[in-house]
Amino acid sequence: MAEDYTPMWKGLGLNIENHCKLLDVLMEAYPKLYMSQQNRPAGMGYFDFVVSEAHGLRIKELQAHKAAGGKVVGTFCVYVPEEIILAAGGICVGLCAGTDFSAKEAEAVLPPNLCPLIKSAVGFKVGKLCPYFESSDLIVGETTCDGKKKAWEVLGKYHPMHVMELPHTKSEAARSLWRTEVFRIKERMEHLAGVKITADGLKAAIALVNGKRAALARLNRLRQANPAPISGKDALLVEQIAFYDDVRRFTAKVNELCDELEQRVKDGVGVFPKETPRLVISGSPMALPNWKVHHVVETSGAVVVGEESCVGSRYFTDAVAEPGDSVESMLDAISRRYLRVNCACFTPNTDRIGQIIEMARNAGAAGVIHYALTFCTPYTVESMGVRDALDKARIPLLMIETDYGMGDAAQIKTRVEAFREQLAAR
Ligand code: BJ8
Repeated sequence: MAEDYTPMWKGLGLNIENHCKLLDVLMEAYPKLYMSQQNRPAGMGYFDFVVSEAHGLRIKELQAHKAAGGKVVGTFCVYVPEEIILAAGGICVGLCAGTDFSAKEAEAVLPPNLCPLIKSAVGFKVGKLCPYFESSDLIVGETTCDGKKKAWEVLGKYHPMHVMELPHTKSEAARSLWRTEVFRIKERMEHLAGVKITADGLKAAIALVNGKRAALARLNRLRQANPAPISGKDALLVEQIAFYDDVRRFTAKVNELCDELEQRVKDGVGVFPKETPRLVISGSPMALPNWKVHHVVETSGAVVVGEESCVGSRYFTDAVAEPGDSVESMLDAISRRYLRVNCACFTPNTDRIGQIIEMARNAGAAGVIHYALTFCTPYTVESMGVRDALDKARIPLLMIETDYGMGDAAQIKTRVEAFREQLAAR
C-alpha cells in the first residue's frame, strides 16, 4: 500500500489486529494466484493496483466523498439499483465477501450451516474487519434467498439497513410490487442524502452504469476468441472490482484493457494454447476474493471463458432502456431492467437455463461447470434443471458444490482433470 492507513482504519473502528491478519492473508494469496500467470495483459496492472489498495486508497476516496457531504451505500445483490444511489450523489459498494476468514465471528451470531457468502459478509461486520461496511451510511439488503433475508434481521442490529422486498415470480402483481420497491428506495436515498433526485441526475446515472455494463460485456465478447486473450481468473477479478471501484474510472480502465485484448485477438495472441478446453462457470456468485474454482480450473489444463453469475453476466447483460424525460419513467425503466435478471430465487427461472446454453455456445465452450456454494438451496436445486437441459443440448456438465475453505481444492482438481479428459475424448 502506498501509505500507512492505520489511523484511518482506527477512525473507522476496525479491529486493527484482526484486520491486519486479514490483509496479510490476502496479500500473501494474491501474488501466488495472480502474478504467477503467464502473459497477462498489461492492462491488468490497474486491477492489481486496485486490489493492493482495496482497503487503502479506495477507502480514502470514500471518506473524502463523505467529508464532502456524499453518502456511501453498501449492497449485496445485483437487484439493488446502483443508478438511484448515484443519482442521489451516493457511492454504491458491494459488501458480499468471499473468504472464510470471518467465519468465526459470523458463527457467533448465525448458525454454522449457512451459505459462506452470507457468513463471510456478516462476519466482516460483527468482527469489524471491513472498511467498506464501516464506511457505509446505509446497507441495502433484499428478500432474495431465505438465508439472506433472515440474516438481514441479525445485521440490522449492527448497522442501519433498508431491505428491498424482492418478489419471487415475474407475474404482473410481482412487477407492481417491485416497482413500488424501486420508488421506495428512491425515497429512502433522497431522505438519506437530503437531496431530491432530478431527471437530469438520474439520466446521467443511468448512462454511467449502462457504460460500465457495456464495458464488461465488451470484455466478455473478447473472451470468446480462441485462443482466449485473457485468463478467466483475470476476467473474474475485473467483474469483482466492478462492485466497488469508481464507476467512471473503472469503465475507462476496462475499455483500455479491451483495446489491448482486441489487438491480441487480431494478432492471435492468447494466454493458453488454442486447443485448451474452454469452460463456462454458472451458478452462485463468486465475491472477492473467491478465486478458488477458477484457479483450480486454470491450473488443471482448462480455461474459463465466461461466468453465468451475478459476478459475471447477470450483472452486465442488459442495459436500462434509454430513459424518458421524467424521473418516474426512468424509475419504471430501472424497475423493468432489474426484474429481467434471472436469479435462482425466482420461480420459475427457466430463462437462466437458456442463457447458460447461449453463453456456452457463443464462447465455444466444451463444457459447463455448475458452481453452487454449500447451503445455497436456490442454485443447488436449480442445478437439476440445468443438468437436464444441458444433457438435451449435449453440453457436458460438471457439478461442484463447495465453500470458501481450501480443504477440498485437491479433490475439485481431480474432478476437473477427469472432466477435461472426458471432454478431450469426445
Ligand atoms: S441476484 S444470486 S446476488 S441473491 S449464494 S446468498 S442465493 S444461499 S448471492 Fe445472489 Fe442477488 Fe440472486 Fe445474485 Fe443465497 Fe445462494 Fe448464498 Fe446467494
